[in-house]
Parts: sequence; C-alpha cells; structure tokens
Amino acid sequence: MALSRFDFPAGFVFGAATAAYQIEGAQFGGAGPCHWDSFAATPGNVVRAEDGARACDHYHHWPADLDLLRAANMDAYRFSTSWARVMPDGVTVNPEGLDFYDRLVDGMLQRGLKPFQTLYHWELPSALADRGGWANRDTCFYFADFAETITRRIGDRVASIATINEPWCVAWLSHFLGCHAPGHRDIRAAARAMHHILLAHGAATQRLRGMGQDNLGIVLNFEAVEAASDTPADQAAADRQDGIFNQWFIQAISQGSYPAHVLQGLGPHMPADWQDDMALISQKLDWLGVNYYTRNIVEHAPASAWPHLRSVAGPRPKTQMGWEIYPEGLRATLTRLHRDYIGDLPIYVTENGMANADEIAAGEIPDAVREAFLFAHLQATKDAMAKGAQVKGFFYWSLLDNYEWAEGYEKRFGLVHVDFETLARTPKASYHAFARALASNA
Ligand code: IFM
Repeated sequence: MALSRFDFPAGFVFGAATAAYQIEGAQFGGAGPCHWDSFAATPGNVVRAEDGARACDHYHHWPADLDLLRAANMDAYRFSTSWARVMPDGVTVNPEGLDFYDRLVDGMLQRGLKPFQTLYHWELPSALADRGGWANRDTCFYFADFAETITRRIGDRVASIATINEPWCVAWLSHFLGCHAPGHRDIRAAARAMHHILLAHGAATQRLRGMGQDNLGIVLNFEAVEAASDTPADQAAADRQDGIFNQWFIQAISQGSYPAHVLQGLGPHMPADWQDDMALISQKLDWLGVNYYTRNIVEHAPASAWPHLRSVAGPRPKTQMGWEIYPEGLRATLTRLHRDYIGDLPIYVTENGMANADEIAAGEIPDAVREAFLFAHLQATKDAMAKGAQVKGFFYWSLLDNYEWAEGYEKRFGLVHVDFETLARTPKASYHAFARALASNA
C-alpha cells in the first residue's frame, strides 16, 4: 500500500520545489541578463539553444501555480529568488524584482504554504560573470549583499533560507565538466569555484545571522557512488568521485576541512590562503538540504588526467535523463550524513524526482513510473529515519515541467505537465496520487 502523510511524524513537511530561472520567465519584470542567457545563446551548449526567457511564465501565472500546491495538500513550497531579477547588474536593486517576491511570499502564506527560499539557484548576473564569476573571490561578498537585500524585504515571512543550491553543479559541472553555465573546462577555475561557492555560503550566512535571521541552511546534492569492480584501481576511482561529489562540500561545512584525496588533485589550483576561510565556511547551520536523484557507477580511466575516472551505465531502469533509478541510495545517503557528518542536525530532502517523456492522452497523463519513483523514495526516506536520520521534510522536484538547463524543455520532471506553446498546466496522475497521500484524511 502507498505511503501517506500519516506514515511520517506529525509536522513532517511535504512540498514541491522549483527554481526561478527554470519557471519564471527572465524577460519579465526588469530582470537583468544572467550567465545562463549567454550560455544558451552559444551554439552547442543547450538543446535547441533554448533559454529561460519565457519558461513557464510563472511571473504572471504564480497565483494559479500556488493554487496547484495548495490543492495537492502540500505544506510548503521550495522556490528561489533570482539574483539577476533583484539586482539586474548584480549590485543595483530592481524594485520590481523585490515587489514580485513580496507578492509571491504573501501568496504562499495566504494559501497556508510555508515559504522555503533558496537564494542562489544559478542566475549569476552577467555583469558579475564578466568579472570572473565564481572564480573571482569578490563574487562571494556581492552575494552576501544580495542575500541581505532580499532578506530585508521578505525575511520576516519565509520559513527557511538556503544559501546555495547544489554547489557541485555551480562549481564542478559548470567549471570543470563544462556542462552548465559558464561552460568552462578548466581545473584552476574549477578549484576556485569549489572554494568560492562555499565562501559565498559562509559570507551570506554570517550576514543573515547578524541581521537576526534564523533557520539557515544550504542544499547539497549527493549521489550513490559505487565502483564498477573490486579492483583497487576502480575502488580508488570511486573514492575520488565520492570525494569530489559527496564529501567536499559536507566535510567543509561540518568539519572545516577538505578531503585530502581531492586536495591531491585540486591543491595546486586553489586560491591563496584558502585555509583562512574554513571557519567562516563551517559556521553553525540550522538544517541541511539533500538533493538525491541516482547512483553513479565509476571506473578508472587510465588515459585521462586527474581525477582519472569515468561513469558506466548501471543495470537498473533509467529515467528520461538516463539516470538509473536507485531509491536505496537515498536511504544510504541520509543515514551516512547522520552517522558520519551531521549527527542530529535536521535534514530536508529538498529535491528528488524524475524526468519522464510524459504525453497527454484524452486530457490525462498516466505517469505511473513517476508515482512508483516518488513512493519508493518516500519509503527510503522513512527507512533512513528509522535508522536515526533526522529528516523533517520532503520536496518533490519539480512542481512543473520546466527549463531543464542544458536539456532545454525536453526533459519533463513535473508533477504538473506544462504545454510550452499554450502554457496550459495539466496535473499528471502522480500529482493526484501525491495529493491523495497528503490529504488530512488520507
Ligand atoms: O532541474 C534541476 C534543478 O535545477 C537542480 N537539481 C537537479 C534538477 C534536475 O536536474
């Protein structure tokens, strides 16, 4: 039998997540250009060169979108506030941007939804990208200014604030692998971004604490890393991947250090005196956000440069992204964090979901595969809680089909289908199943 909210402790928070650039429509409301606009405008970076100019036009459809959350019996909405909307050149305030988030937060409260805000979900203003973006230390302190500005406007009404969404994507995926904006493939830029994104988190957290703001956290992504074989070479490759993806950020935040086996590769490229920043990076947090999607099976790649590794496909069914469906990895991630890093610090599963090639048939979208995915991961969350992990909430990614970054609009993660021509929203079968599970008489 499917789980319901009554299988979780009273007060456990259920919701869905989105991010500004992926849904709002960057052309509206005086938002400035961000590095995703220029990345998408460069041939070969994004499927069909699509960008977030219109996206789901949530900028104008937000009341109906919030109604969808409420009608699904959700308790909370995880959203992000775009830096480029609030400060189009990274430093100068756009009053229209502040007004938009003010209305949005009030709209959540009017519907009984707790606002879970994320400050940085990847819209780096182009003016700051021009000055080196996350490879430039100054960006961290401009970010703290942005954090202060938006918090002065809506901080009195949000339930929680996350500084950064998925530092691994901001730093490694975007500066080493070159898959996301700004599309660099450069180990020196990557090492700097790996450190500066954490410094930005630290600087913003310190600033917000100084203003008396509480319930501050960060959202990290984790994957279930496994070695392709038990050879020492493959085991060591898996260890390096685990170090870069899973250990680097949480070890810095919880212990004030970086994993030694990752520093072997990144050390020569790190910014000067990085050790001096570790106290700021590892200051107290109120909660940790965990995004989990899949397993990554890794083998040694002898002919390539450090970190000498590549991924191989796993045997399980895959999502539309090609990501292997592996719910037990979520249980293992949550229990590992509790056991090895954060003890009883509250955890929220801030993202978990799957892309599927959904199609409408007679007004219905029978995405049984997503329903099974969702409930398997809720069960994995519950299993981790039984082992002591202090999980306090779960957010499905995503409320709406949206702009899936380098994949454009092709990959559909939503509980709600979006027709990108007409912008019509149609709840899928998984939306209805989640709504039933969250009903107070479920
Ligand atoms: O769409 C993204 C989101 O922006 C960050 N986490 C992963 C999702 C799926 O790729």
